[in-house]
Amino acid sequence: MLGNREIVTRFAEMNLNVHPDVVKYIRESQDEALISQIAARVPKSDMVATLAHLPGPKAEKDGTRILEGSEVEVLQGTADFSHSNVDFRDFIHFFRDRYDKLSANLHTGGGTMPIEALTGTSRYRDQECTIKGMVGDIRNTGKGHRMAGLEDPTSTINVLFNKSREVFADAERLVPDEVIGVKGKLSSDGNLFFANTLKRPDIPLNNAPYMSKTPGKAVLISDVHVGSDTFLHEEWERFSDWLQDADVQYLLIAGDVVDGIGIYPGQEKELVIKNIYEQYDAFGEMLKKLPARLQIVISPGNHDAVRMAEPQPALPDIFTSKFPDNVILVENPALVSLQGVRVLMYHGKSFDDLISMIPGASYEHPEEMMVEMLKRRELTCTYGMRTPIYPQKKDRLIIDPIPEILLTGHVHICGITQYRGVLAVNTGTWQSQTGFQKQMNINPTPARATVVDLQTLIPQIIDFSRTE
Ligand code: D5M
Ligand code: FE
Ligand code: ZN
Repeated sequence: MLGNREIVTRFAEMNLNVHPDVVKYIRESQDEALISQIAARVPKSDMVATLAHLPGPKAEKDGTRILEGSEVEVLQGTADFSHSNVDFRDFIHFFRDRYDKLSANLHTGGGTMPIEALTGTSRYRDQECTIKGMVGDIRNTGKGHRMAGLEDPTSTINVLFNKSREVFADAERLVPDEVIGVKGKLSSDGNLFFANTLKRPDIPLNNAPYMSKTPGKAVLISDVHVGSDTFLHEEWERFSDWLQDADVQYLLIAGDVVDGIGIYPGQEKELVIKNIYEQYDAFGEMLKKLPARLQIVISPGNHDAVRMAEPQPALPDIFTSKFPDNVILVENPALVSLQGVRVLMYHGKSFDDLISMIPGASYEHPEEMMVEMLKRRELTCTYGMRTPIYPQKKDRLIIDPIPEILLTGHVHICGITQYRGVLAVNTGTWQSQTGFQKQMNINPTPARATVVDLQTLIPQIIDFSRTE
């Protein structure tokens, strides 16, 4: 029996302190090998072993889970978390990285000025010019105009979007921490910028998606919620049977594979499997019944047993020992290439933020919120609402490069659209309506899988909710 004291001592012998969360984790798993595995992942410059040093999935280390001959490549989403101790000062770099990358994508037609250069002299007053920056606080003025703080690396300024101008419609959809460019004029006192047009990084109009040269099909799903009393066994069985001889080579699952434990108050009453390991084991058994030739890629969601803050690490080995070998575990988000067709997988927690900020956004149409993500080139744009972001020096929630397919989940409602060559797919769930969703008036569209032909990028929704 590994106790707290022994765990701490073992780390001390290797000249390391150990975070209490790690001690708890090792104690609960009673896996002695974890001690040296974790210690080996702490960089020499660090003194403390933290959860960030937990060993990741096998794919990260040796790629054993990528099937031989399979044309899958994880382009983003197998980061090694061992270097990333929590340091909130990293957010300064994070937002600077976001500004640098996204502002480079903003084609404002030249003549962009640093805010400081604009406001520092009286030269530019009443003269049309362009500035770029990250949106700070947004408010409505007494007269019903919209005002947003805009910050670039040199300075900040308040930007006014007049309600009687065309630009106002764009300004109504502003969200904090997005990067925009505005063309307009400085006020005569130099304190305010009157915007005439607003530009977002966006997807270029001439974006031409890559299509596979050889035949191939991918099935896209999310939100299986194994362990919940509303998980749809029969529908899943039908899906599983159908897969046996279906012409598909890849299965992508964008998070919430299990229902988890303690995710919301009173959840235990709605669980048929109340142990997190058993939930993953049950899911592993389901995966084993799928054809072994299928290459499966799994990223986590907010119900999964990894930290909530994004990017979420891939599911660790201790939960996935029952998963078959054809599974690749990736982070949330992750960019995965299937025969050269790039799929950006993101669970979609930030929909909960977008819905409250973007006029007209609704859970019934997740695909419209996906377009808003693409326009901003950010999966999780706003910091400090309901989607936690992990402090890091680089913004890994940026949509770059432009994927052929954006796959999300979380909303439990099927919605598909095409935006400037990007196929946006939110397929739904394998869980019927929960009590909570009933209260929220969310009507799920369960038991649907989307098949995408990688040679044409044409999607097809297959409904497993009814027997024929
Ligand atoms: O999310 C399932 C659905 O429930 C999805 O439509 C979002 C919605 N949801 C989830 N959490 C909340 C909160 N806290 N408020 C409002 N709506 C929410 P899932 O992640 O599967 O629980
Ligand atoms: Fe879910
Ligand atoms: Zn979710």
